[in-house]
Amino acid sequence: KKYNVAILGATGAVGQEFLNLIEERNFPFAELKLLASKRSAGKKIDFMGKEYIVEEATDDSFENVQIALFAGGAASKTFAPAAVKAGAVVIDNSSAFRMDPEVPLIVPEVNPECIQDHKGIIANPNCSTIIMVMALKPLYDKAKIKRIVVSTYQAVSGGGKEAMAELQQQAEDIVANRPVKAEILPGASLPKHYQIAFNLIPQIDVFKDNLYTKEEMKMINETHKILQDDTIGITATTVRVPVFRSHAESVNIEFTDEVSVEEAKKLLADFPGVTVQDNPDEMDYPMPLMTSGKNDVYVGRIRKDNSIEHGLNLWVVGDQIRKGAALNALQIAEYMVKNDQ
Ligand code: 11C
Repeated sequence: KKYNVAILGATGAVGQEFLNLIEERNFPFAELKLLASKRSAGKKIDFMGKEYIVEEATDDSFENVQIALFAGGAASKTFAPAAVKAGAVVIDNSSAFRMDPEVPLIVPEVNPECIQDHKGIIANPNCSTIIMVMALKPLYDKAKIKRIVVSTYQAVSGGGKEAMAELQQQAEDIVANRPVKAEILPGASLPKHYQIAFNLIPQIDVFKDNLYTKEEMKMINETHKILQDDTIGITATTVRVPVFRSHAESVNIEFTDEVSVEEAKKLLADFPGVTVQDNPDEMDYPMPLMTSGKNDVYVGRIRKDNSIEHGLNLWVVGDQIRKGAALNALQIAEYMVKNDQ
């Protein structure tokens, strides 16, 4: 069986990765519609030997579409109702619907059983949340988690193509001794912008009243929803680093019971979608340069937190555009296709 697929946001970083993955994973599509804002409409994209013309998304774009992959952004909220009304299942990478109790928030290796509860929309979690819960789930199944302290080192790809181009341009300008411009990060619509090249920015998204950023609160709230456990104490600090496309996270976990380093390594290695890369003797650990373009989430530096009774430290790295966005969404579609949902 083949499915008519639409990609909303086809010209952005996540949209392009949807196309790479549909080809790479041989996703069974019949018709493919590439949709974007008016600004990108008319653009030609060669895909699997055929030329596609990007169409401007409208409420009428979803007729005969069975699976709508939404790359994210404000367009999701605008077009999801029309897509659902037309009979499509929307797999949405924006934050618009994630915390809606009617909308399943899915990482297919972690909570696939929740997919069947959908009412037309399935939400793809935030990239840093996906990457963290992939490492938490196999350990959580062994011992309950009391508390998590996470600090992130997030690639500029999370800010889209424009943020990636900004890092490239700034690096070139600095090397050439030219004046440096900052117009995108930490967020294009924010009132101030800071240089990311040779710098760190401890702000991803806007600040909330509680002094956390929205990105930090996403990591907390979405992790609770995906693991279906609001009792876990979670605190997060999210930081933008001058890396192109893999997010890295230092994750400190306090368990209710003992999980040894050896047990953790085995549980993580046996979990689908996770690769353990942890050989300190050989200076072997995951790094963003090596995990970019890869599908798995990589875990290394696994060691005991000796300051508490049952604690572990992990270093978790995953490609933000792949597992953090497009791959996770396409895996949701694959699961539905396989299970006829
Ligand atoms: C970042 N995590 O790295 C963000 C990008 O809620 O899907 C994705 C935002 C989201 O900037």
